[in-house]
Amino acid sequence: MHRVLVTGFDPFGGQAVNPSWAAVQALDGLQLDGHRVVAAQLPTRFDRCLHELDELITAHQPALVLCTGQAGGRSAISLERVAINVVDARIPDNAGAQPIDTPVQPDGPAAYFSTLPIKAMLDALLAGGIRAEVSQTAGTFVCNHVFYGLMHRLASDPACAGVRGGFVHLPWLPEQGRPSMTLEQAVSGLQIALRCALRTRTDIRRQAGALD
Ligand code: PCA
Repeated sequence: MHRVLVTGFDPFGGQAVNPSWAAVQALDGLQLDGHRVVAAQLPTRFDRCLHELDELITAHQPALVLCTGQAGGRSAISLERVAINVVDARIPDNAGAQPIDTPVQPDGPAAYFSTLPIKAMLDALLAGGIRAEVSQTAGTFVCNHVFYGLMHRLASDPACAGVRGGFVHLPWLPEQGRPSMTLEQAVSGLQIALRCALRTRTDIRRQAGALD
C-alpha cells in the first residue's frame, strides 16, 4: 500500500509536550484514501532533524510527506505556503545550537513553495469546523529548516519525482497556554487536511481566509 509520511517534533523551549507529535502519533497506521499513514518524531535539533527525515523518506518511499510543528501564539492550523533558505534561531534548539543568518542549503534556491493544495485544504478544514489559515511564513527556526530540507530533497532527488510535500503548524494544546486547540481538533484537522491533499492534485483559487 502507498504510504504517507507524517512527522511531528519533540518538545522544545522548556515545554513538556509538543502538539505536533501528540497529534501525528494518533494517525500512525491509519488508512486514508488507499494510503497507510506512517508517523514519526523528528528531534528539534538543527544537526539531526534533516538527516532523520531523509532516512524516513528513503525507508518508506512515501507518496506524500506532511511535516508538522508547534507554533505557539497561533490560534488556527497554519497551512504553510513557503519554506525559505535561511536559519535565524530566536532560541537555542534542543542541543543548545542557535545558528544565525545561515542558509539551510548553501547551494539551494531562496525558497520553495509547498506542493500541497493549501487552499483546498483550507476549504476542507473550515468546512469541517476546524480553525485554519494559510500562513506565509514557517519562521526561521527548526520547522522552516525541515520544511525547506524536505522540499529540497523532493525537488532534487530523482527517486522522489512526483512526491508531494508540505508543512503545517499547530497551535498550543490547552495545557500549554492560550491561544490553543484541543488535541482532538488537531488530530481531526490533520486527517481532513491529509485526505484533501491526497484527493486534490490541482489546488483551487480562493481567498486566504478570514484570519488573514
Ligand atoms: N516548532 C518549532 C520547531 C519545533 C516545533 O514544533 C518551529 O516552529 O520552528
